Amino acid sequence: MWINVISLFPEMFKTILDYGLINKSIKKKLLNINFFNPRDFTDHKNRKVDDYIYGGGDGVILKAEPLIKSIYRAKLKMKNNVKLIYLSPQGKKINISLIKKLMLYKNIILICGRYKGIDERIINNFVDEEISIGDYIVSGGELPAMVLIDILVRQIPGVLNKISSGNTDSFFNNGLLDSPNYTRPQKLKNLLQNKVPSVLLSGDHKKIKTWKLKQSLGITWLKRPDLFKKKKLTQKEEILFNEFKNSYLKKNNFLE
Ligand code: 4GN
Repeated sequence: MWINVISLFPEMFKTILDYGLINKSIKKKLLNINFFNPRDFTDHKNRKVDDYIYGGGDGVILKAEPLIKSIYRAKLKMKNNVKLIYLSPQGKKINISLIKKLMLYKNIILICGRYKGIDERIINNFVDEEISIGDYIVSGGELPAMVLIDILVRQIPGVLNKISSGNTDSFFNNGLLDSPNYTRPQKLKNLLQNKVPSVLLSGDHKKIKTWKLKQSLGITWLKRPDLFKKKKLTQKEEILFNEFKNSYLKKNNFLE
């Protein structure tokens, strides 16, 4: 996957390039990230990239010309199959199906806005899709772009060691949250909840799988009722969920 980022602050991306999965993917040549700074594409003496908004109002936006030049340069080495994305609170909110659609593109260009945004003509003439990481505003498109890059990289085949671990994350595959995980030691001193559930130590893989599914169902019901409502349960899942629910209600002294 080839990602070209248009940003006034490419240095911000150091944090994700130098660590973890993204760093590994670049070394493995599964990912290539390049930066294009609109400030390098200005005619102005003082390299001005922002300007006041027509019609008045506070603040400035990014001027069109440096962005257009950045886009042309960013597209130069990318052949077909390019998707140009503008990170914006007005965009489509990221979810699994949006990510799967984006994964069909080998070449992605991300535009990071600053100040009060960018000249609307950039959106009308160049942007294929406006994408949002959620209903809130941060001070630039860089952090949202990094979030999107991280999400996409995890989907590239060969990036996660175990192919399955990208799929057993919360949300993927079955629309349920992950079941609780424990590691050594088996008992923690001075804690009220100090034990690992015994089934996980039993070595009985079938039993463990069933326990995990039941926990996933129950935890999704408790923590994310909105997701749980959307999920169609199989007969087996229905039974497991009812077991979870009944023992949960009993434990918490609820009467049905
Ligand atoms: C995207 C950009 C939030 C998102 C952003 C988001 C920069 N904040 N929810 N900040 O994905 C107005 C124009 C804010 C630039 C933009």
